[in-house]
Amino acid sequence: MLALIIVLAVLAFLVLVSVGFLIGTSSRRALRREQPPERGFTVAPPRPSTSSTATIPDDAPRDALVEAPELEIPDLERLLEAPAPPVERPALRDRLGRARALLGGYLEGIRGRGVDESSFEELEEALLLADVGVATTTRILDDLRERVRSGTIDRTPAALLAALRADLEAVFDGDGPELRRGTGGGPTVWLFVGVNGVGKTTTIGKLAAREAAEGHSVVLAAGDTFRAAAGEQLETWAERSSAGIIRGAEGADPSSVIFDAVQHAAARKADLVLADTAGRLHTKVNLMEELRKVRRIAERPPGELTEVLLVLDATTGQNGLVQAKQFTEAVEVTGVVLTKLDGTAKGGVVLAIRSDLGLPIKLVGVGEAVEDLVEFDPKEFVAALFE
Ligand SMILES: Nc1nc2c(ncn2[C@@H]2O[C@H](COP(=O)(O)OP(=O)(O)O)[C@@H](O)[C@H]2O)c(=O)[nH]1
Ligand SMILES: [Mg+2]
Repeated sequence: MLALIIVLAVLAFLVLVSVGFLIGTSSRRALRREQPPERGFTVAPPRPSTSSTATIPDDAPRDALVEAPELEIPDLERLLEAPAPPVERPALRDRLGRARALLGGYLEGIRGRGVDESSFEELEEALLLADVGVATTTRILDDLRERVRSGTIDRTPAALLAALRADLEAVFDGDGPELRRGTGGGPTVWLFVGVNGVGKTTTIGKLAAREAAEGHSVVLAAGDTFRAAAGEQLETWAERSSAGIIRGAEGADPSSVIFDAVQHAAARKADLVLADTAGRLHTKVNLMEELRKVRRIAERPPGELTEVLLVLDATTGQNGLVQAKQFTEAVEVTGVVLTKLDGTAKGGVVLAIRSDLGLPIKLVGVGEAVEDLVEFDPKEFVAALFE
């Protein structure tokens, strides 16, 4: 009997030990799965509920908003240590593609003859073909005609073209491409707006890579919660540039995603939040309301909203301007990013945008790759149109 009890006790002991061993191994395996990858970044998974899905009422007290929510976030300290890959800054002139020497070609006929009314007609045709737009073209040519008549410009093609070039440069009125940064110690926020498909997410991705390569710590806010694919697209860019990313669930309130991203950036002392937004036009009224709210939330401390960038697609030419005006009415836009300039011969639209909207062009997109983002330099741009 005693022997039987001993045998049973030994068996029970063995069973307990092996069960314990199995549990230990599987939980170690599970733990290993949860370890972040060895690369220098991690990506926060979309959070199904918590604060990103919660709607932040406009009149919410500051205190309620500033209370940092529990975030599943990448480890920015580690991120900062991970060297971001270098990103080349190409010269605008070399990347203009078909828009390069646009006017130079059209204006050949003017050189080598005297200046008369037909010179102005040719100039007009050249500017309109380049998509400079009727208003800007008329304004510039009326001014040139007057100056030729009054003798301030010599009646030579060289003098006329030099004056035209100066007038085109003057459209930009000393704009600089620098994107402003905050001075208050909190993270700088740059918000991107514009219709669907113009290149907002791509521009944010390129810019994140560039900023990270230059030593800034970047957090991306996936504020386009309308389509799940938009968040995934941004995540891919975040991985490439070692940036952090905050996503919300599909359909989440974009302002709460941006709020979370700013909180996260502030807690980690990150320099910059790049905030993406949805661009659907069919719900125009709601979208514009939503954008106003996003802007209000992005403005709140500890974040410092210093740029609201309207992204426009150069290939839509003058049509893009109508949409652009709706955005500028809804949110106070501070500058323009003109994408897909590589895909159009109508580079003159840059001039139309600048003079019609009265907004500085900050950046130009000249392709889909990470290095295809160029700072806009008016002098270089105008020179490239002629040469
Ligand atoms: N050729 C070219 N394609 C671009 C440029 N910028 C963006 N794209 C492409 O335009 C498409 C829409 O871009 P996306 O960033 O998703 O637009 P969003 O809807 O405004 O976020 C994508 O296929 C991009 O690769 C650019 O400067 N040049
Ligand atoms: Mg997008």
